[in-house]
Amino acid sequence: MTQEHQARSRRRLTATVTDLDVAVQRAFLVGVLLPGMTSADEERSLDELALLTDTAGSDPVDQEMVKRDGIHPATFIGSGKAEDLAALTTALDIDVVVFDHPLTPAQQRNLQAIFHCDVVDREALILDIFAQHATSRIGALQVELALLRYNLPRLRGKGKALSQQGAGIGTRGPGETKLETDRRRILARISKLEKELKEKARHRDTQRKQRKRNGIPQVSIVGYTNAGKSTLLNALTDADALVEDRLFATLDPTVRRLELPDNREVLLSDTVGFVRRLPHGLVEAFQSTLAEAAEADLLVHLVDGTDEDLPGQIAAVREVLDEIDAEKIPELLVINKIDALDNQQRKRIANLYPDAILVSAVKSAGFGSLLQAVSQALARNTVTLKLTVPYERGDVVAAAHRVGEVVEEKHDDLGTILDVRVPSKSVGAFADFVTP
Ligand SMILES: Nc1nc2c(ncn2[C@@H]2O[C@H](COP(=O)(O)OP(=O)(O)OP(=O)(O)O)[C@@H](O)[C@H]2O)c(=O)[nH]1
Ligand SMILES: [Mg+2]
Repeated sequence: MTQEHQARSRRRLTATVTDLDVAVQRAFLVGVLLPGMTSADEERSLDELALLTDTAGSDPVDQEMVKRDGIHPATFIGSGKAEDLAALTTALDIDVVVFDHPLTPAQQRNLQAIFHCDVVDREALILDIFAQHATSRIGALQVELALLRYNLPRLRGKGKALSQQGAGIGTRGPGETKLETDRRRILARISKLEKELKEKARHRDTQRKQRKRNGIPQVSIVGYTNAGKSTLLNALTDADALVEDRLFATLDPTVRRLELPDNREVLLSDTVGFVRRLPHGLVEAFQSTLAEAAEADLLVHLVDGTDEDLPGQIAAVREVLDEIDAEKIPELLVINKIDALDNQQRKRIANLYPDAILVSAVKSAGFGSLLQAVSQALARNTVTLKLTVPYERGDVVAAAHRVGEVVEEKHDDLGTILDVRVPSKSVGAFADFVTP
């Protein structure tokens, strides 16, 4: 029994002990191997789906990888195969079948009719986890929006259940009317949420611009869910970001000041974690949260070194970075959890990623190299300025020390003369004092 399985059965046990009335939902997972996909990738993705199912509070009882030559438009896997599986899920007393691939609303409905139980896809599962974890107002709004957008095209099935009436050609009646009202209500709610989120995003934008004007470089920790991003932020800055051994513990970014070895200050933030096939709808709904990463000067891409598939984990994160237009931001690859690796594993990783920095966030190991690499990476975008600052502008001298590295400081009758290396983007802040 692996540690993970032990933890899982422990949790299952707790659930039965503390919550006798609520039986844990039994889930059956379906992966589909289509031409052009590698079976190793799909197996890993399916294992991850099991973890996600567990995080959502259901029990992944069993799983099957189905090999197909193409997608069946009505049932994704073909009705014959679906019926075979349905016999199995009935025997296993399954409450919900989870597909690793996105299902259209029609496929979902048709499969539900065959399985006689709930059928969901990866996106619905992740949305469910997000819904359980959203604590802040903005997080809750983002999740609600994503849920409504996901559910809107699926309303027909739900409406049918509500009105107990067939919803198809020739069946228009009270059910459809109710459906129309539901649809309109949901659309109205969606546009209200979009408006409120836009408002909040504007507020955050203003805050971010303010920080930018102050010229303080922004460093954002990004990475796979559970890689240790919040642990690293806490260890480096005394923040109290929530750390948990579960997926998607963080939905809201935390931002903290951090002083680098060269005495320069940066703002360090962590953010929502990524997974393979993070649904596009969620990325869109979480734009406001992800903006923290999209506008950083430097990304610390944190990788869980204990993951057996490091390249897959890294690729999944880069895919999301692409989607939020952050692919051009300089990235520092940092491998975490090296305390849990033996020497041989560490060597293998160091060979595979020679430029990566190896750290342990829980043991605060490797932080010296990490901070130095952050300084160096930021210094690559710096320029050296000669400034003459009148004595009454002590604030400017202080700002030069805070955002830049003061190489030389002299005093004459005009004021303080500084040679300072500053990030290129904060040159503007000192423009009035540059010595021609
Ligand atoms: N062994 C070991 N475990 C670590 C290390 N860093 C973090 N962890 C553990 O990994 C788990 C996840 O840590 P978090 O900091 O919550 O990870 P995260 O990347 O913020 O995760 P999400 O917010 O869920 O995306 C926790 O159980 C941590 O204790 C490390 O350096 N070594
Ligand atoms: Mg976190």
